[in-house]
Amino acid sequence: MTPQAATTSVETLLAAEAARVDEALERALRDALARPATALDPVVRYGTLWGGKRLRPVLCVQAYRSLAGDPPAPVYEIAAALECIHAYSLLHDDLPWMDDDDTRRGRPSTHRVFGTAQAVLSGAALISIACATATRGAVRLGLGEEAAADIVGALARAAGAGGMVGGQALDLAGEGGSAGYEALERIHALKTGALLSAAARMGALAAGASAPVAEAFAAYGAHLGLAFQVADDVLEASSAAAVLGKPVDGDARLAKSTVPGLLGLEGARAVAFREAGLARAALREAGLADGALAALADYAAGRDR
Ligand code: GRG
Repeated sequence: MTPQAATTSVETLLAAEAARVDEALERALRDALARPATALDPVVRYGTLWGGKRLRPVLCVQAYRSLAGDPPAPVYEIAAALECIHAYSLLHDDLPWMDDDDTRRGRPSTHRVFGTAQAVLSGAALISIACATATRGAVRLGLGEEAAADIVGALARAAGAGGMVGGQALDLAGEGGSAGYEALERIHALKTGALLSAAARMGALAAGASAPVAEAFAAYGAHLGLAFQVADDVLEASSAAAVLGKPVDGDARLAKSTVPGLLGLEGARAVAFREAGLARAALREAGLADGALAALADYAAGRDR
């Protein structure tokens, strides 16, 4: 398959799954938001439902599908929980005391529309919505208490201080500094890779995977996560805000060390594709190769938005 054809089929997969993920997201928000509605409702909805590729939920449902066939509704609840954590991270990442970005997904970022206090509260609300939704989905799958705890635990660990939030803390500490490649790889693995890895692991666990199989999916997701973040840095260094729907001057403005800054654009692209290859290999070597998951890894490395 040509790279163009691979991108098109991944974009078709993302678009096809987005509708089912968004249905589950809508339901999760409807169940969780207070009745009668509060001022938080439009803020949470604005920051969550509009735009975005839905890559994390799609990885989760595709991991499930590769092991157990068409995913039932509770798998989409688990997938929606991943998107809630991701949406909260974007809401908070855009705040003035984080990356201070005015646009996201082609629109003014949430705090620019609703103010910083509402954006902070909405992000916090999304964490508990994610926990409730993942727990409900995991229990509804009927796999038993231990598997349900593994699924929710994977999400909580990936989102927290040993994952995404820890990576963000390292990233902020490094602003204006000169992190070398290994330090950057660690930041990316935690800040971005942990949640993508959890997405693949959670999909596998939802399908009843054994610990070694879940581990192979987690390794796949971790390599895909590195590919994805290095591609993000390449896009920030080489694309336009109008294409990405978010500012492209953040890394330079915050004087962040980046993989393209260290290795050049071509060197960074090579790292992204090497990681995509390692992602595919993690599944292949465990006898778990799947065409759509392989294409998603290549898409993560070579994407244009
Ligand atoms: C707790 C106050 C507080 C802040 C934490 C957790 C956090 C802030 C920031 C996480 C950092 C972060 C946003 C990492 C993800 C990096 C990344 C490449 C995001 C873009 O993901 P896409 O391209 O976005 O999948 P779409 O819009 O397509 O969903």
